[in-house]
Amino acid sequence: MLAWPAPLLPTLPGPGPVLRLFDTARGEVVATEPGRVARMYVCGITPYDATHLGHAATYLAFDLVNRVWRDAGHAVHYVQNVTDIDDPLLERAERDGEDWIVLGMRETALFREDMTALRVLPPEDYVGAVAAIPAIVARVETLLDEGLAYVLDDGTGDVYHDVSQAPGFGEESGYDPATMLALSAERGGDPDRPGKRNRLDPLLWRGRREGEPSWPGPRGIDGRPGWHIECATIALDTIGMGFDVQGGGSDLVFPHHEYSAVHAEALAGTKPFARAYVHAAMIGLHGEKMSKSRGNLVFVSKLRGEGVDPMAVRLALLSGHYRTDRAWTPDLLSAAEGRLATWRRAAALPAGAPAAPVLAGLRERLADDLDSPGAIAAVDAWAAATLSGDGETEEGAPAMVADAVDALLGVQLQEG
Ligand code: 5CA
Ligand code: ZN
Repeated sequence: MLAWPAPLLPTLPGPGPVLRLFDTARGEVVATEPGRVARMYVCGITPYDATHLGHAATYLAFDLVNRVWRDAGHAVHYVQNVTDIDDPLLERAERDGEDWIVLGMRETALFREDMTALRVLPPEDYVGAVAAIPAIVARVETLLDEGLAYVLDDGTGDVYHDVSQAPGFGEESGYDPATMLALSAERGGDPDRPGKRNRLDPLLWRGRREGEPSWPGPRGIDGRPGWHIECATIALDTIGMGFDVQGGGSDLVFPHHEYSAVHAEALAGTKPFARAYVHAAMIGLHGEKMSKSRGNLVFVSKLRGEGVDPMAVRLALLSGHYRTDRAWTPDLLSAAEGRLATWRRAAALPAGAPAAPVLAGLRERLADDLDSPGAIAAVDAWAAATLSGDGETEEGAPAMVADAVDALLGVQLQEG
């Protein structure tokens, strides 16, 4: 699939520090250790509705990962999927009497526009589930051949992964079986379905149902792919095993990232799928997680339509730490608008407070598990000193700070 156009990325003097991130599997902040090319897979949208601020916050967190790695001198191979076939897409299309393909294409196009407006660096590979179906089928076939998967004996043609044969099962989330069972039931799993070998076995392939789209599948069974094998396959076919960061929102810790890892590790016969599993906390509205099923959504495109500067949206979402569940409020946006105006006033001056400490502060804060509030505070202090006119001033400092803010926080201060 086509991704979206890349924003300009200023090059900053000298390399930035090593990025440390909280890894869900190890339960602590660890140094990332990418090779020359850092490899990252971030779970993409299910395009049945517009991008809300929760999605945007998650993609902004991983955009910071991308930016900090690039600043440290790495190339980044970033992969993102689009779940352009799945139950919610078909349900929404059915509800609205719309073609599911048209719905998916329209919402994906809107997502691209939102990401472009928010100056998110695009993935190198942007892969739709439908396009990946032949590759997914081949993977499911392999798991069946190796006796690690089975076709349910009830005539549906549904195929499951036998997790009792997956030694790494549970290592990504660290959850015990009772927690996994509860979350499985809550998040689309089917622990009570008769005929499964283990209650926690995940669906790899769903046999054709009347009225649903289907494709030729493993063992000649027409149907459509399960969700977790989609991301396992796309990651394996683009960046391979042992990549640096698997990313997504915290609602993906279990079951999605657990099963993607288990599928891939079973296929590859090696561990780990990802060297770090990184999760962004949830954005809420009116006391509840912002989610399409709850309908309590604020859309990026709606704000853009109202004339809100996307850079203020970006700044508002980055003003909280990515691992803190937090609420979207109108005050958050107006504070960001005020801050953006202040930063822009300071950045437009020919001279200002010295730039080097701001660059060092931004780098140091972001490398420490993406402390964006700390990074923002460093720029606030610089803007205040610059606008006050007190203290040491340096010719050209505002332009240098604007470059640093653009490259590291992705916030454009000067007209492009
Ligand atoms: N297509 C799958 C991933 S393969 C999916 O989860 N799609 S999604 O459209 O439901 O979510 C897209 C991304 O936004 C996921 O990483 C998800 O964890 C994240 N997300 C969803 N809701 C929120 C929220 N309220 N706050 C923060 N992130 C969220
Ligand atoms: Zn995914």
